[in-house]
Amino acid sequence: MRITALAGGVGGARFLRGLLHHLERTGDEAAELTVIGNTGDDITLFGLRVCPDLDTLLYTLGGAVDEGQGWGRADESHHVAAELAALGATPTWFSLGDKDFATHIYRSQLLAQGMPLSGVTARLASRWGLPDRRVTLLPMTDTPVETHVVLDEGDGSRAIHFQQWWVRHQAALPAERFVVAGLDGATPAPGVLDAIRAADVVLLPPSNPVVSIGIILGVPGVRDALRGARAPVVGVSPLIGGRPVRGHADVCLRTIGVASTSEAVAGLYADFLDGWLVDDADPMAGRMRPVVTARPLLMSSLEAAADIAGAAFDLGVRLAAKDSAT
Ligand code: FO1
Repeated sequence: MRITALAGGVGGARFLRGLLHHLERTGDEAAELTVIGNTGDDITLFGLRVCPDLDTLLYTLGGAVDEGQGWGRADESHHVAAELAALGATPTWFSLGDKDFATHIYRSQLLAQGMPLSGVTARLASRWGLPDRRVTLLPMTDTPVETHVVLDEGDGSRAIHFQQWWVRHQAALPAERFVVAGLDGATPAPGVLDAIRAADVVLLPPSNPVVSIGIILGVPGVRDALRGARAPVVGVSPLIGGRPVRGHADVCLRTIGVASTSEAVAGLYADFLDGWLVDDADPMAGRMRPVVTARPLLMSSLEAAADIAGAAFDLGVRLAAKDSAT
């Protein structure tokens, strides 16, 4: 059974950790998971290339993430960051721990030697034991891309890096739109389109539909591959009661003029979505196109995440069986 997932940062990583736990507890050892990770959040800091969503997926699936933050390493220290601040190095608003720095240093060394990001990511994934669990992590593209936020200051002339908007300003600065530098010329990383085409089930975790899943969908070729996929595509709403559990998905949706409802988010995926999980109280419960499953969606524990991921996976398997029966 080949599963392919498109994922962003914290929510996507927790969902996929739950999926792996579900597969292990149901004895489904033969399943293989390919994760296509968002790289629009990537940023260069102190001359180092930082890939927040890829690292959050690596640390979370590798069992090393700071559980409280959902990103960065557990048991972390910040001596390098403190010394950089003492030196007057900027920025200081993006917290990088000492062990996290090693990831960025090694990634930057390999990139500088000409290794594509997909090769670097495979090297980092092996450090976290992902191949042993039949998990492959692919960046959505090897082309350097960055999401920037055009601020709504009347003349639409100022844009800042997504991380500056998200972390430093906590998405509080009114945004006019998101632009992804480099995306139009980007090509899917090796294996990305194959992973979608060869999948038995494609899953969309409850990642940010605008700046995570939406960015991956913007890589030329990805959306067409999903439309043409033989596998059913099952997504999980990132909203409970119209609100994201964490992060600023509602602000991002408002920025692109989309309502913060599961229905509106499903509408963003309408041309390829076959199944959709919504929260128990969601008005979409009972819909048949996409096929909707209503259930609790709060990933309050590993077991809860496994239940949610299992429900999404099971819906995908049911839809696949129905397809092959027709
Ligand atoms: N998020 C924050 O809110 N504050 C930070 O200082 C911060 C640092 C950071 C460092 C490495 C990393 O991989 C992620 C980090 N994040 C931080 C999270 C990051 O901004 C988000 O996870 C994604 O970029 C948005 O999904």
